[in-house]
Amino acid sequence: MKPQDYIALENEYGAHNYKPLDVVLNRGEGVWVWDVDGNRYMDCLSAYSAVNQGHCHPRILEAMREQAGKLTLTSRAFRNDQLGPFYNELCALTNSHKVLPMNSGAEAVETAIKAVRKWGYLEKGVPEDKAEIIVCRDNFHGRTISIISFSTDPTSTSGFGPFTPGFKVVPFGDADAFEAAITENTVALLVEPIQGEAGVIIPPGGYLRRVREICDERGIQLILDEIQTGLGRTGKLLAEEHEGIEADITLIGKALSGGFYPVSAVLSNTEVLGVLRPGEHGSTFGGNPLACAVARTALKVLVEEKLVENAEKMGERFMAGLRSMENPLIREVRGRGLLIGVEFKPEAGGARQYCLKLKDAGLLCKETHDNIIRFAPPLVITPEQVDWALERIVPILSK
Ligand code: IF1
Repeated sequence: MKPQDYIALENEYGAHNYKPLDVVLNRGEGVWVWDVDGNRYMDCLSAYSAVNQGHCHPRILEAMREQAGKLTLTSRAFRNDQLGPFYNELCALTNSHKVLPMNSGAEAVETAIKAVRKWGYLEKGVPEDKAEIIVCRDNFHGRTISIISFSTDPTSTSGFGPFTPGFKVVPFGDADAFEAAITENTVALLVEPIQGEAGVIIPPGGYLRRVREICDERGIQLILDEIQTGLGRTGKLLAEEHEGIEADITLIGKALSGGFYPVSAVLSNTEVLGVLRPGEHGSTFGGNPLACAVARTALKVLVEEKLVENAEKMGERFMAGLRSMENPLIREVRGRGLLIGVEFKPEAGGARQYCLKLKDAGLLCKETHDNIIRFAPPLVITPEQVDWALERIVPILSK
């Protein structure tokens, strides 16, 4: 079959809830992916930071193969030999006290919402059904009804009502606005340390430190959604480290499995996850032995191959190259580690045109919100590969 044959099948039988580039991939290795015609591309999206370890990492593949031949799923009605070691290794790595494993990022977000509400009722004395969670404008935390209930993006919300109550929206990066929105029923602030989908929006220095202080002063749980920014993407294991703070609850997913399997987790202090009792929450696949075995190796690869440090170094190299461009239509180059955004002025005519040209030059990336291109290659990228990318990006984005 030719690419257009695959595309025709997708168009004929698939819901049109995406508008992908017309590139039909069938192989991935490291930073590279190949299409069905054998053309090679550098993946500068990393499946939205799910393949930080690079495509089809051999060690994670081996772990998956071995576990898949032994035991894949038991349900949590029984125990398995991967869950405890996974909990132990994950808590040690992230300095956490408790873990609740789920599958998708959205499920981790929903889990945190349920747990922190319950904590509010049982521990903080908030009246039943009155818990309030503060979120930030331009947030992206997933696609479920409760999560889009606090989205400010009409594309994510229109036509999907009625929505879940109990959320307040404040501007991102404004600690005073957050403090002003607090009531005696506020149980948590849910926020991304850097807003990925909004266009790699980095908050003012000190913002996360200040909201951490306010949460401590007012007895509010700080939930950091690190599903996209976590696990090395920003040049730190968790993006919160850029501000030297620790969340009360940290959400991770995506690269937790290196892109092999849906694995997410809620990392928490004992106070919040400790309120959950048997039978109150779970999922069929949550914490299954295959997921745990894959995640354990994905984390080992992250640490042993020093991918966090590499993300910091290669991010500096990548951004320096992008900042060398002198195109008056570029408004800003910003980022942390290998989470990088190039924002164009509206008069440039939108970012997608550049993504299409970059695809023809052998580099896959994605625009977000019309005028921003996100560059987020796998963290295994080498200096030579960064230079290879810049040799293609700079000429195309410079005019
Ligand atoms: C799509 C966006 C990114 C996330 C953060 C939770 C989740 C995500 C910070 C939910 C997921 C994915 C979803 C995917 C595309 C991608 C995305 F464009 F949608 F917004 F990365 F920016 N928190 N982000 O980034 O995790 O349930 O997807 O496992 O919906 O097309 P999930």
